[in-house]
Amino acid sequence: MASSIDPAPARSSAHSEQLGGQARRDLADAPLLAAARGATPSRLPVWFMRQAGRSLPEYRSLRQGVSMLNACFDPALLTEITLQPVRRHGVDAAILFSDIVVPLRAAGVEVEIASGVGPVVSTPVRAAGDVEALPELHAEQVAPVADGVRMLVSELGEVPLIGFAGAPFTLASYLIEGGPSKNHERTKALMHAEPELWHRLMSKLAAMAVTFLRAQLAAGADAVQLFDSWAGALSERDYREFVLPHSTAVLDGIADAGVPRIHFGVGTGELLPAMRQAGADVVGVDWRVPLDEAARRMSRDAAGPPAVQGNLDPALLLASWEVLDRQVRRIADEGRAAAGHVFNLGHGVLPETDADVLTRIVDLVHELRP
Ligand code: 1CP
Repeated sequence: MASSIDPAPARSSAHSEQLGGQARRDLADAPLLAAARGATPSRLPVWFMRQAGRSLPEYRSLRQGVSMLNACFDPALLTEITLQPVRRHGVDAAILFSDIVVPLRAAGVEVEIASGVGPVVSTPVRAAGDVEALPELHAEQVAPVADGVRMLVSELGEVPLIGFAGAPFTLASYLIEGGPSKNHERTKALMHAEPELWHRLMSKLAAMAVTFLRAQLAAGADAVQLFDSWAGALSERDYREFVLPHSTAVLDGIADAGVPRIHFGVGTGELLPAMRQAGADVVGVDWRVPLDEAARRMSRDAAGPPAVQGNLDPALLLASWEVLDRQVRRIADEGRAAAGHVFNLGHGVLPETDADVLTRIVDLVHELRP
């Protein structure tokens, strides 16, 4: 079933740029897409968050002398980096090599990715004027990313490409804190002390995420993942009041593309039903809650139970093969309790991981019954 998407964001008439949407590839039988729909895939699909990155020597050599963000705006380079783990491991999906701060940078926000630290924002967003000054993202500002997506879908054959964006809360945390944060204290303080300002900021970030995702979808991405990595810092009550409406706006804003939407966070055991309600087809689960329990927590959803993804603790990639073999089989068993199962880690690959271990996991997952 080929479908196409109008690249103009649904939520704002101000975004009228046309990227020239192209017909999506017909990959209905790809294991990832079948599992995401709740159909039985031909094999258990597996990919790894942060598969394109520092665990690969070929990645480290390509990145020599190129800053992270420059790499993200170079279509040929981002294409090659995205393909590296697909070639090496035989995973069932490619994840676009980019970063959650790419749309901010594209729109003109001064943000860098500091080596060994992560995103750093030179002027944090903390007052009404800062929120007003936050620019809107226009699709042509992420044209190099869309060019990379077009190159990728022409090279990937039968392997689906997952596009992605950072969810409004996780982006808001980087903007308000000015960089990575353990406690998200300024973010939580602003949310509660100035709820109107908070919602204005979150609406702007949601619109940006929709524009970024629609640009990737118009260029041919086959699925998307919304990364709300730090949402687990919130209570369910705060998540529902301050975050859920905005993540829902992002996922609703791309619903017409008809592609699987994966919604991921860390430490979100208490938030799984709410994250499902935001509109996800597949809900990401970290290592704290087993997949059968995650499926149980979401089983009463009005839209029916979702597919699940995740659960292998990335720290265990450094353990012996005996340990990993047991964990992989356990997760495959527990995943069968869900409407669909995409094998993945509970969070991203750690840089010190031996890449050969990832290949061995892919081979084992592919031997197991879906
Ligand atoms: O120079 C480098 O290699 C820097 C390391 C790096 C890489 C490889 C960063 C900086 N970003 C990325 C790529 C990246 N970022 C991908 C690539 C695709 C893949 O998965 O293979 C993706 C999906 C992201 C998304 C991202 N960036 C998230 C969400 C996913 C997650 O891990 O939770 C987050 C939170 C970021 C921010 C970020 N960017 C980089 C770092 C080190 C961080 C985290 C910093 C922190 O702890 O707050």
